[in-house]
Amino acid sequence: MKLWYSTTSSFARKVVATLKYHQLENQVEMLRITDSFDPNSPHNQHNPLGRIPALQIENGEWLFGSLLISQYLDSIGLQPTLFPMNGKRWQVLGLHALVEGILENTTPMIVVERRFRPENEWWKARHHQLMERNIRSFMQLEEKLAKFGDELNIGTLSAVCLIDWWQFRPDNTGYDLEKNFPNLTEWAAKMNTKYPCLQTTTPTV
Ligand SMILES: N[C@@H](CCC(=O)N[C@@H](CS)C(=O)NCC(=O)O)C(=O)O
Repeated sequence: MKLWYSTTSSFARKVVATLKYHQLENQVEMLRITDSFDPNSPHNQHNPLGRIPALQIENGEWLFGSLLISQYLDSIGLQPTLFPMNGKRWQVLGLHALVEGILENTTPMIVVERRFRPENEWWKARHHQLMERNIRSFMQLEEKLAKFGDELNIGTLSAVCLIDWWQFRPDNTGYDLEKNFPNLTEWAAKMNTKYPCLQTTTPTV
């Protein structure tokens, strides 16, 4: 298998952490890119959507989307599943959906404009609207996480990726998560200490 990924993307970290959790590293050739937004970045040749992560599986097919890729890796891994089939399934997937929603509210508009456009061209009213939604979502995230403690599943794993990314790229959001939601950042720090698949994948440039 082959994986297009970066060490800065929260979506890619979800997949790499799943891979490490299931100890599948020796089955995957890791193809690192440094700028997912660059139209000339090599991952574009395999993913028409132009995004990372993208995983090529054994039959040659490429899978896109971090949830789908994580699900695939989880299905071939030998460790206990990150996608429980018991009564917790919908809580876990609901948590994942909230995390994903915050990232989708943030990356395509706020991050892209803050990184690549001069400030006088930002659509500030839209940034404000999206950040207001994110803040409400962070409140709900705190409530949802309280039910999981330090358990590892695809929801909590994704939440750690989100929270760490937010602290890693403060300029991309303009919002201090640690100051406003210290419970979230403290919880993520504990999760990183407890789980090697998280500890070894914290974002770096
Ligand atoms: N829903 C996708 C989102 C992936 C995504 O947006 N990745 C970003 C990097 S964080 C990307 O590749 N962006 C490139 C672009 O938008 O040009 C997933 O879950 O994998």
